[in-house]
Amino acid sequence: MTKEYNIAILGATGAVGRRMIEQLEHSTIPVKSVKLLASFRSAGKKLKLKNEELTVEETTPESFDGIDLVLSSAGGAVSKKFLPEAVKRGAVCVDNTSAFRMDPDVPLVVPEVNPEALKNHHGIIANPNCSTIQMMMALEPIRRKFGLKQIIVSTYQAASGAGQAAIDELKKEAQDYLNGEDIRGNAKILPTKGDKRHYPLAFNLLPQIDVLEDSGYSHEEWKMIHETKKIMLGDMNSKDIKVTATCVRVPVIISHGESVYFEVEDEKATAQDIKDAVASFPGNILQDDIKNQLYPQPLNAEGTRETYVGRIRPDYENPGCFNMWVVADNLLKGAAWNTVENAEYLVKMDLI
Ligand code: NAP
Ligand code: 3JM
Repeated sequence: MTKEYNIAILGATGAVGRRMIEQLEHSTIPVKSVKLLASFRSAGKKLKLKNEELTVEETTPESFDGIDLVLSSAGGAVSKKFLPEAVKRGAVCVDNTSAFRMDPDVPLVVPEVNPEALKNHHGIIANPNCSTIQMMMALEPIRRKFGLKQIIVSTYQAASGAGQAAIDELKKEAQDYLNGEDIRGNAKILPTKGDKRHYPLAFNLLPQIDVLEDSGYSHEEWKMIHETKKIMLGDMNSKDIKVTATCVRVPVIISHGESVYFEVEDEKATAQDIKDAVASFPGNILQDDIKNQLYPQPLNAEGTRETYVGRIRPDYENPGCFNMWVVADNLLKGAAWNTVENAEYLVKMDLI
């Protein structure tokens, strides 16, 4: 008989959690039961899974009694508090926060890229940051065929990466701005909730995602650098690929864009070779036809699981170097889908 799983979704009412419910509905995971967990604020709220109405429960350690699989997306502090409790009770957790990503005992996995790492789990598997995931999807086929020496990335990140409150704030600012109001001074969430100052995103650009650190980099930039090294090289501090990043929040609701400049080891690689490698990788869609003005755009990626790559072109000044443009739905491939996909792989690989 096929095994069926008792599943808990932690953070079920959030921008990511709601999509985890939908992705689970359309997944291959055999489901026995689903429990929706959030804070006391949402306890009693009803959410739909397929045609069933489920009641959201407040999370306690006992919520995880009898649970086989946890899909978690309620912020780092909540993961740190509850996931060890879930593991103690025998559950396997796929965590979408940054809480455990750099723990050497926790695999950091994009299933198309490094599924073998799942075998080393001790109860927790981490989903990478949204910006890292889509960059890995575009670069891994290139790394496998031509080797990678260096990555320089600039991101154009949607408001939804900062949660439902940031989406609501951007929409309100846009309306107020169009009504002729001065929106400077009204922001309360972005660039990042816990910081001292807040700035409007509507009709603006914010070169700060997560906190700014003494190194001069934002924590989001730090995540992209070290997560890339852990996923591709198995060591968050490896020097074998040089990585640097600039992360910018843009007034888009859903889907991140990335301008990725990279240098390959094999200088004979052509732009066509790079396009062929990207296009043949499962989960990627090449949208690169400059004659027909075809290139990836956030509005078109929204609601889909794939990573879109285009504008692939050589740096004619530097042999072996290329530019490309990468777009994916940050709440799906960047979060909810990658989490559910990791869980599908765990089931397929008999690791739960
Ligand atoms: P969101 O819309 O603000 O939702 C937050 C969720 O967490 C809500 O369900 C909320 O429940 C729940 N929550 C908050 N405090 C809790 C507590 N003490 N106990 C239990 N549940 C609690 O945020 P989001 O955009 O969905 O993102 C959630 C988290 O996912 C982020 O904080 C981040 O760590 C992670 N994330 C990762 C990526 C990625 O790149 N992989 C992308 C986006 C987000 P209530 O309804 O009760 O408040
Ligand atoms: C994306 O409150 C928190 O801990 C959430 C902060 C956050 C994260 C994170 O650090 O987990 C917001 C948005 C992420 C992420 O995926 O790294």
